[in-house]
Formats: sequence, structure tokens, C-alpha cells
Amino acid sequence: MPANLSPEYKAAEAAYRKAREPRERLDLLREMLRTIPKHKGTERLQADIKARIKELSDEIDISRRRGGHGGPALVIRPEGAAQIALIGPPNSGKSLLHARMTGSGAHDAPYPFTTQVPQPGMMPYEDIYFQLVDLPAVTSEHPTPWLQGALQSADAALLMIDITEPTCVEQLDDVHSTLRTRRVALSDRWEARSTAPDDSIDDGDPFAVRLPTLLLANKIDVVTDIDAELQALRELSGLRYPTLAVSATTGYGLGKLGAELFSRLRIVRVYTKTPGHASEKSHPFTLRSGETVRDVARLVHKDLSRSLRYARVWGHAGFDGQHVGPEHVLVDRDVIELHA
Ligand SMILES: Nc1nc2c(ncn2[C@@H]2O[C@H](COP(=O)(O)OP(=O)(O)OP(=O)(O)O)[C@@H](O)[C@H]2O)c(=O)[nH]1
Ligand SMILES: [Mg+2]
Repeated sequence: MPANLSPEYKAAEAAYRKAREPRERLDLLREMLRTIPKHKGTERLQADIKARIKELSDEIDISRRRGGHGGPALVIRPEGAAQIALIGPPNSGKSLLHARMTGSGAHDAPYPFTTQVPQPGMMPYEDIYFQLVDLPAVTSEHPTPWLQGALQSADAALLMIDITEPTCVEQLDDVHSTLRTRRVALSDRWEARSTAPDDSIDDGDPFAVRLPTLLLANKIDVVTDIDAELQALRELSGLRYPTLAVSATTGYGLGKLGAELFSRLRIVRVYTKTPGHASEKSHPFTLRSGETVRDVARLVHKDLSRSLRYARVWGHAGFDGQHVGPEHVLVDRDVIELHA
């Protein structure tokens, strides 16, 4: 991390790291370029920012043009409680899983490189949705230039492998090294995303992507001794990702996927109500653990987060309509009434 970065620049960079919407990210990149102190020590970072601005505006442009002509987009706008990227070697079953969990009709086929563009779909879990994004295979044989851009908005990854594939460990190595060249790191740690402005994770590289990852050992329907197979995979690969044994064909293990994502991402559902009315019980806002009344207000409307005075909360933590301030931390299933 270059020395002497101004507080203004650091704030822009922190906002960029937090932002998920492609257009908002582009604005924040421009803000970073505007505020970065222009001296020798920041030349590399300035060049990186310029390159990223170019890349992202191209991506947005291509998406717009393809979208405009009925074609698919390369940058997927996040929707639902979290955006989850489906990644893995060719032919591992990503598209079949996607089709099964989202009803997307994603095309699967018994040969590699079937999927060429990202395909979003919504996977229901209780009263919320996760957005699953099906992606082309990750492999050094057939690199996808826009992959890093597509992964920048993801909250987590499902790393899907075909456990019956004899070269599965080599495939995993290849996935990791291919991602590394794109500055994408998969992580077995799911701790909360940091929002501290001067937190220098990723060695100060604002463009590195770090995705908490759940390994899906797929095609388990073909395996006789599941435990032995998973154990062998762990020993041979040395990987420590949390793992689910699944079958995209039979559905085995997939009933656990939603709950797994919900708890690992520490999703918090909050229901809003207007004074004198029952709460809107079917459409929660989704937050992450640690977020506050003000964060809900921001989701309802940008202006509301500024004019917010207090909220009343009903919930499981013993709250029964108590008044709380904007910085009050909410828990899952809280019902709140916002007062501006
Ligand atoms: N037996 C079995 N076959 C599966 C399972 N999941 C997927 N398949 C088959 O594996 C093949 C590849 O599935 P896809 O979903 O196209 O795989 P993909 O990972 O999307 O492949 P690419 O898009 O080419 O990277 C298809 O013939 C699927 O029917 C599974 O759980 N069990
Ligand atoms: Mg596919």
C-alpha cells in the first residue's frame, strides 16, 4: 500500500470495496482517481485504477449492447440476499445445479465449455432469495477475460467439482492458479466482510477479489462410499473449504444449501411496518449481522437514512416496540417501524 494516501482517497476506496453495483463502482473508481495523491509512489496504483475504469466501462458497455439486442449481459447486477458465483472446472455440473435450484433452464450438456456467458437465477430459501450466477468453466485451457469483473460483485462462491473425475485434484489446482492470475482468491474463511476504511486487506490491492467458498462435491450419486471419497479429496488436495456432498441429478444434499449460505453469510432478515399497520411479513429486507436501523433506512430510501430520527423494534431479543436510535444493531426476524 503506497504511503501518504489522503483520507479522501481512502474513503473512496473503502466505498468502492463495499459497492456491488457496476455503475456505482465505476463512479467510485473515478472518485479514487480524482482523489489519489499524484506522486511517484502512487503511479502503479493510478495505472491500476485507470485500467480498471477502462475494463469496467467496457464491460458495462458490452452488457448494455448485448442486453439491448436481447443477448446476455457480462456484468450481473446483484439481487436478493447475496450474489453467489458458481465456479469450477468444465463439466462439473454447475449448470445442472443452477437449473435445478433456480428454475433457470441453464443449459447442461455432457461435454465441457457448454456455458459461455454468466446466467443469473434466483434460488429461494425460506422467505428470501439468493442470486446464483452460473459461469463458464474456470480453466487455463480456455480463459475467460471478463471473469474477474463478473466476480467483483459476488459475495461468495460455490466451487463445484465432479468428484468422480479422476483428475479432479489437478482440475482444482488449475482453477486456483487460473483465478490467481486474475487476482481472485478463494477462501475457506467466511468471517464478516470488513468495512473499516483503513483496513489494508489484500496488501492494499483494491482490485483483488476474495470470495468465501463452499466446496460442492458433485455427482455423489455415482459414489458408493461418500465419506471415504471426501476424506481422500481432502487429503489429496489439502483444501479446507467447508464441503457439501451433492448430486445435481438426484438433488441429494441440496436441501442444505440455502441454510448453509444463510448462516455462513450471517444474513439478517428485517420486516418493516408502518405505524398502525401490521408488518410486511412476506418481504424482508436482508442485511448482514452487525448492520443497523440506519442500514435498513438506506435500503428503503437514500433520503430516509439522513432524516431518520428513531425506530421502534419488535423482535426476539425481548423488544416490544421500544424506541431505538439509528445505530441500533438488528437481529434476524426483527420487525421495525422507521420514524423520520
Ligand atoms: N451422474 C451425475 N451427472 C451429473 C450431475 N450433475 C451434472 N451431471 C452431468 O454432467 C454433465 C455436465 O453438466 P453441466 O451442468 O453442463 O456442467 P457444467 O459444469 O455447467 O459444464 P461447463 O458449462 O461446460 O463448464 C451433464 O451431462 C450433466 O447431466 C450429478 O450430480 N450426477
Ligand atoms: Mg455450464
